[in-house]
Amino acid sequence: MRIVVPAGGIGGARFLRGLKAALGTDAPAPEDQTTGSSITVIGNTGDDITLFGLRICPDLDTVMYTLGGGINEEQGWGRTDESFTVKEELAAYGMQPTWFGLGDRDTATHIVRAQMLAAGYPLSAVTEALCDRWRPGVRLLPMTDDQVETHVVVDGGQGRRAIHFQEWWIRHRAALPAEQIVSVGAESAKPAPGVLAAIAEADAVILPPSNPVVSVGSVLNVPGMREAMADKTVVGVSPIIGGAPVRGMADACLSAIGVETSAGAVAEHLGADLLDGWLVDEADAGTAVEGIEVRSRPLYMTGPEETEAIARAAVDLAVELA
Ligand code: GDP
Ligand code: FO1
Ligand code: CA
Repeated sequence: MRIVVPAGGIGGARFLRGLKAALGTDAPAPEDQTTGSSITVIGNTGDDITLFGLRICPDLDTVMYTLGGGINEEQGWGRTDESFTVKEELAAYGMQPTWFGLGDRDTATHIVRAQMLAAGYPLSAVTEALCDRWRPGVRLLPMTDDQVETHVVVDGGQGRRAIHFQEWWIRHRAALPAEQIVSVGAESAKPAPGVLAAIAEADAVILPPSNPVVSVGSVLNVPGMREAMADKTVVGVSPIIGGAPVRGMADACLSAIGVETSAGAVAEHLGADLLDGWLVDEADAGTAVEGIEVRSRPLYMTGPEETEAIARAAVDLAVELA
């Protein structure tokens, strides 16, 4: 089977580990696999930010490190065995911002990326080069080579202003009420090379339990993306269980766009034109959305077996609805 997965960071990456196990594609690189199945990940780049002259791509890196064995497992982002000497030295120079956890090992990745971008390589080529080291076992494509950044309009005492998503998410823990979430640059962005072809050739598109607004939503905001996916069998895994996110602050993102934090409301927001099937947790059994086949099963990714079973259920539902 050929599966396409538009993914954010932590939730997306953990689901992808289960999907690789379910499809038997857990070899280090796509070319090492003998199962005939393949996974193409369309990574969210809306979280990307330039700090200290370095382009940082949290979701691409989280997928790459998680599938390549370099992730800090407890934290879910950043490198294992990390130190923060560079961050401390930058702070000693009075460099801003100080709220971003720039790790030393992680910084090497950003330096490689900055150097290649400065030499004129597009982000897709940079990502491929980084994956030569990490061999995540999936084809990891950025959603676009163009710069698209999620900004959040807040009104926090100093008047109404737009701040970068990372500042809102990390510095303010999404606690500053968001009036609007904007994908700056999305209108003129093009899907990265290979993205539309991968979707066209796919047997199914599976939406992992990623943030529906700033991860999956930002991938879908790239012109042409949503239409291309809607032509396929699309099955999603709800990131919302029992009316709350499993981790992170997706509820703050949903409120900002006027969508209730519930498994059903998220499916309705993604839309019946896009979604064919939707997996919800047992806690949300009874959820019904017009035009979408909703099934309930345990959806907590508590360990490798549980995660693989969730991925298998998503694949099975896609096969059934194809
Ligand atoms: P981020 O980029 O780090 O925010 O990660 P994602 O965009 O991939 O989104 C994480 C989303 O996954 C959050 O909204 C969580 O609620 C959801 N999530 C995390 N763990 C689980 C889990 O075990 N089960 C389900 N169903 N959702 C989860
Ligand atoms: N998340 C934090 O909560 N604090 C940090 O300091 C932080 C730094 C960071 C550095 C590199 C990276 O790839 C991810 C990082 N994240 C950090 C995670 C990231 O901000 C978010 O989880 C996602 O972008 C939200 O989707
Ligand atoms: Ca993200």
